[in-house]
Amino acid sequence: MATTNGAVENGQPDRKPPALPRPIRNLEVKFTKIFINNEWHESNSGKKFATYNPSTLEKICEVEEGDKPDVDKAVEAAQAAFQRGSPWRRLDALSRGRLLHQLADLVERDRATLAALETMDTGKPFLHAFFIDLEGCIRTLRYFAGWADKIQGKTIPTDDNVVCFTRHEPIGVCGAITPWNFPLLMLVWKLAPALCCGNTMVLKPAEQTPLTALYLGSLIKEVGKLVKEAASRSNLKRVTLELGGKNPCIVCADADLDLAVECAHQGVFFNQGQCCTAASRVFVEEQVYSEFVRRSVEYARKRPVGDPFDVKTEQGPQIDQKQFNKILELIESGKKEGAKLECGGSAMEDKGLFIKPTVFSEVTDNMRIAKEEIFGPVQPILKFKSIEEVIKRANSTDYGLTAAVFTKNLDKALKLASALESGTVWINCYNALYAQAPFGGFKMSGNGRELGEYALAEYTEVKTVTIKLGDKNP
Ligand code: NW8
Repeated sequence: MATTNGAVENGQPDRKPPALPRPIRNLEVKFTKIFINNEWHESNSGKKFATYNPSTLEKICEVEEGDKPDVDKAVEAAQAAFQRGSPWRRLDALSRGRLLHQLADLVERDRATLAALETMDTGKPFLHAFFIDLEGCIRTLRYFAGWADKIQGKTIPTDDNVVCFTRHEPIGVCGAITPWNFPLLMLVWKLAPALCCGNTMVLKPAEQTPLTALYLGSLIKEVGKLVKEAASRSNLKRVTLELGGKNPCIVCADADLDLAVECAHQGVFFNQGQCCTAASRVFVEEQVYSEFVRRSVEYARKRPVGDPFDVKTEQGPQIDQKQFNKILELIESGKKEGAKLECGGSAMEDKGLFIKPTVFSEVTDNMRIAKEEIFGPVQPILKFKSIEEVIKRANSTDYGLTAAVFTKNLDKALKLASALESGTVWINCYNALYAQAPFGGFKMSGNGRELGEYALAEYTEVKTVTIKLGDKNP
């Protein structure tokens, strides 16, 4: 079946996602040093830090710990690479795109290794690392590879006898700080558009999960060989931020209830609940409330929690002790503040950082579990009576990242899509992310957009060139 963008459903005919390989459980970690200028460096201080496997609590390896002098060295290298006349700046746009495609080829080649590293470092199920994180990385790299030679300004008619046009130029050295929940995917969301526009980049991965970023360094090194053959301003630095959410998921009485239950479940429990997009306030219309709760509890009870390398596992451990404690503390607050604990509500018996999928019903707006970002496997379900009421309640938060609506009524769907204060509204679906579609937050959920054409604006400066024409006719 053809889709509107001309693609064949489920990918191009010649690039279906590969079959899931057998996961590599005892992967040897090869890259643990700081990657600057295509070379591996030890830290200036000689310091290292350990990274742990959250499902076994064992130390995986030690990683060189960067500090101010190391960052300075990286920034200097990135500035030098950005100098006018450098190989990177001389590179034509088509070649920049080709390099991003080559990086995508290498990520594809080493997909199973990268997915296994991500699973070791984060505890996320290998199945998800392989089919979601890595698939998203490859798609994002290829999407921005295609943009490299299509970034163009405008010609602007003015009131005067001038030629006026704009150029979209790279900004320069871009700094990126990436989170621990999707270490490689969030890195690629920044790296791909930055490089596509001709910038250079200094990147700091989260200390909990540095391994896939370092491995990507080794792949960039392979691509970097090709670059060589063919790269301080004021303090008004531009910042784009993608922050948290307390995302409403609104289930109307006329919704396809099976679909809504499944999407709300995956929406909140995916990635151990550690998603900025987590559906952490489920509003259900009163006529279907008790049935929705009943089915959601059934789902949560059946959710397979355990060894992330087991292909049947859907939920692994939380990232670290600090997050684990915070989630359990919020669960206790839910019990104390009078929400009804339907299932879960505690850690798995003597199993490290694993938490039982937890569902609370009879949640009200003033409870902490309805206000604070939990970032764990906890589903708070609230009841609503009317659309106007649910719009008001859904919007009464400082966050505004995503919202979801389940209804079969088109008028209601479009009314909610415009009324909800969030950067994304999903109708009858959840976590529907595409490299082509912009993603980012309203209000305290952030600034700027990632992915899609809009992301290019974050990584370019617009220069207006105005040329006064001679008064006399030739
Ligand atoms: C970039 C990302 C994706 C993609 C597909 C499916 C399920 C969940 C996610 C997801 C390009 C193309 C596809 C997901 C990823 C990150 C967050 C939340 C959900 N991404 N996906 Cl923060």
